[in-house]
Amino acid sequence: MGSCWVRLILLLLGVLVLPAIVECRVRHYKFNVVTKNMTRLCSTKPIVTVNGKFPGPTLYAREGDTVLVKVANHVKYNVTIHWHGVRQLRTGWADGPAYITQCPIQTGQSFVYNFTIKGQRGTLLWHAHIQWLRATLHGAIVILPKRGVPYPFPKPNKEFVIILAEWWKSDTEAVINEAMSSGLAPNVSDAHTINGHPGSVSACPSEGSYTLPVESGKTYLLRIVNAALNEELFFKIAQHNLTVVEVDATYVKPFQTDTILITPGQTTNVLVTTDRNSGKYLITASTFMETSIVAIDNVTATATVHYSGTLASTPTMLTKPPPQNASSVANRFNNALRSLDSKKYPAMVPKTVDHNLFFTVGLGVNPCPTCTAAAANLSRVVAAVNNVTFVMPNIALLQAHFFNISGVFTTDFPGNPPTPFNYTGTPPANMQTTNGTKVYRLPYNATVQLVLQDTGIIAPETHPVHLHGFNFFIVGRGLGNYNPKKDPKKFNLVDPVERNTLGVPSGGWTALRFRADNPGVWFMHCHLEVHTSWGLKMAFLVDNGKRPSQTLLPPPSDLPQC
Ligand SMILES: *[C@@H]1O[C@H](CO)[C@@H](O)[C@H](O)[C@H]1NC(C)=O
Ligand SMILES: *[C@@H]1O[C@H](CO)[C@@H](O)[C@H](O)[C@H]1NC(C)=O
Ligand SMILES: *[C@@H]1O[C@H](CO)[C@@H](O)[C@H](O)[C@H]1NC(C)=O
Ligand SMILES: *[C@@H]1O[C@H](CO)[C@@H](O)[C@H](O)[C@H]1NC(C)=O
Ligand SMILES: *[C@@H]1O[C@H](CO)[C@@H](O)[C@H](O)[C@H]1NC(C)=O
Ligand SMILES: *[C@@H]1O[C@H](CO)[C@@H](O)[C@H](O)[C@H]1NC(C)=O
Ligand SMILES: *[C@@H]1O[C@H](CO)[C@@H](O)[C@H](O)[C@H]1NC(C)=O
Ligand SMILES: *[C@@H]1O[C@H](CO)[C@@H](O)[C@H](O)[C@H]1NC(C)=O
Ligand SMILES: *[C@@H]1O[C@H](CO)[C@@H](O)[C@H](O)[C@H]1NC(C)=O
Ligand SMILES: *[C@@H]1O[C@H](CO)[C@@H](O)[C@H](O)[C@H]1NC(C)=O
Ligand SMILES: *[C@@H]1O[C@H](CO)[C@@H](O)[C@H](O)[C@H]1NC(C)=O
Ligand SMILES: *[C@@H]1O[C@H](CO)[C@@H](O)[C@H](O)[C@H]1NC(C)=O
Ligand SMILES: [Cu+2]
Repeated sequence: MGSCWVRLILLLLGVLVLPAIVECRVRHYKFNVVTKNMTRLCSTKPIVTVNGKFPGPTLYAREGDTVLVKVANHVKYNVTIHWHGVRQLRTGWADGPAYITQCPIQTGQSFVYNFTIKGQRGTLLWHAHIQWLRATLHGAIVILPKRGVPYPFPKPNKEFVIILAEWWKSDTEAVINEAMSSGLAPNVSDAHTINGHPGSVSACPSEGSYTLPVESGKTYLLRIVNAALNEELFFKIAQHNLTVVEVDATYVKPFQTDTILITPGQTTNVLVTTDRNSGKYLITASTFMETSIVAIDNVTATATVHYSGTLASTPTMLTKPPPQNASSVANRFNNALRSLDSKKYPAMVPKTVDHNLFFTVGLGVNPCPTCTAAAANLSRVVAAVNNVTFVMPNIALLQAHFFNISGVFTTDFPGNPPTPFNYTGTPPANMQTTNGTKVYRLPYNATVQLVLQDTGIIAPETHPVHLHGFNFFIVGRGLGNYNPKKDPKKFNLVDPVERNTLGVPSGGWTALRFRADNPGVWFMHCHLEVHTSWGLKMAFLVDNGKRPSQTLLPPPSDLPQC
């Protein structure tokens, strides 16, 4: 933040500085990736952190700022960092998914992520994008509106960042490596956390919890982030309603609710009015999972809203989290989301469609001669999009694309399922998938409608699918099989919510639209890390446009090499 401070000090000293350079336009951050011992759940273990913090530091910027983050790797693992939801217009090199836009930053190396935040304001998150390191390598990104531009809702008295995550007693790299070699589902985490703390849980009743200090009669903005690897979460505060004002750094029409649903990769800003005189009120972050056959961390994390002046001995007012399978609560929340769609923040929904795509998302089972565990039975669980289980390349797709290196990927990703079947009925007896490093190619500025359909293979499940490089509009969603004749008639093309991560409902579908106005290679994957590891991922390759301003920039000179 050096240059900003220099300017601020010059300003304070009364030195005449041109107004244009008074605004802090370049934000410098240093992310040292280091191992740090942490005590949680009554035991101590080393975890991989940024600057020794869990959760990691919050990155602050204003809309329009350029952000320079020097990431230095001092741990034994390869590392990359993704700026989840930052559009990275023409700067795909700074996006971060390993082997998609860059090779990893290896031990002892560093890389400067250089990107400018254009046309976005709100809360996003950063996280590692390689293996399962994001379990502990994550933090919030707070993008303030341009100086002098107000929020389109009452100005809060104070803001808090609330990061939901998991705590693992095991080393998460060992967990995913073990699962990939056994072919079985990976272990689950041991507790959830709210700003790094699980609160008292049966595994460790003395475990501490996060406290949110408030005063009576004020309005607070909570910037809530779900950084968990594998669980969608419900979030509640006892006796306090939440007014949702923004999701994934886009403003929404405000609405009140007592519970929000937030999937891994999503962010939600809510206003809370402290309309009690005093007291302590429980906050809960609890698991949402409709299917009972999938093993999951079902331990609820707790924290406390603490009014000033409340005695330490005052009992905490409790709240009951929704049942784990409360799909009605989840659907009510998702269906209430609408773009703000004001004059200043219009919903730019593509009204015509150039590429009409239909992708199935779900699991599969493939032969695995080395998977000898009794339960694995010489097979492995995989996941796929349109029956393609994505195979990670050995060099980044974006490099292969920019430098015309052949043999790394093919452009034959299918736009429709190769064999249509009753996706939400009895699954096909043959649950095998095909595999490959396939991308779907789009011309610059093409409009895309993409229907994501969950399959019931092994089990129907919700999939929080994340698209890099774009926001999309969620124009429709429903249960059962998507009906291409009837369902489009019900699409909302006026004020659908705009996001970067959506939950495909269990045994249902979601339709989204976006404009391919960002050249590069853009990953799309389930944000449940277990499904990503199993292959529920693909990429879009968006060609350059005609003008220089529609062209991918050349790679930075310090881009890591494989
Ligand atoms: C972290 O804990 C381990 C034991 O789990 C110990 O060997 C190591 O010295 C500790 N490291 C630091 C930096 O405290
Ligand atoms: C960041 O990228 C811009 C181009 O987008 C370039 O002009 C600038 O020099 C870069 N800054 C650094 C420190 O690399
Ligand atoms: C996963 O859980 C099993 C059963 O509790 C345990 O034996 C195994 O060591 C765990 N794996 C890792 C990597 O912690
Ligand atoms: C919360 O909002 C709902 C719906 O607007 C309302 O029915 C309820 O009374 C509110 N509860 C509190 C504690 O304000
Ligand atoms: C949570 O999961 C464990 C292990 O699957 C199970 O034994 C327990 O009953 C579950 N608890 C709740 C509250 O569902
Ligand atoms: C949720 O699970 C409970 C038992 O665990 C069951 O009685 C109930 O019917 C389920 N609800 C839904 C909506 O599936
Ligand atoms: C293992 O797979 C074989 C062949 O696919 C099948 O005949 C057998 O029933 C399976 N065994 C178990 C325990 O699933
Ligand atoms: C698909 O399966 C569901 C559930 O078994 C069934 O209700 C539905 O009729 C089937 N649809 C078609 C087109 O066969
Ligand atoms: C998926 O691909 C595999 C391998 O080619 C094939 O056996 C299977 O029938 C396909 N399944 C579907 C649903 O297309
Ligand atoms: C891809 O599929 C082929 C043919 O089934 C198989 O031999 C190969 O091992 C698979 N590769 C990966 C990385 O799963
Ligand atoms: C993109 O396409 C739209 C029509 O869908 C057109 O109005 C617009 O001018 C195009 N933009 C660019 C930059 O080509
Ligand atoms: C780190 O990445 C490099 C480049 O892709 C690769 O050669 C190396 O095996 C990786 N190291 C580890 C520990 O995964
Ligand atoms: Cu998934």
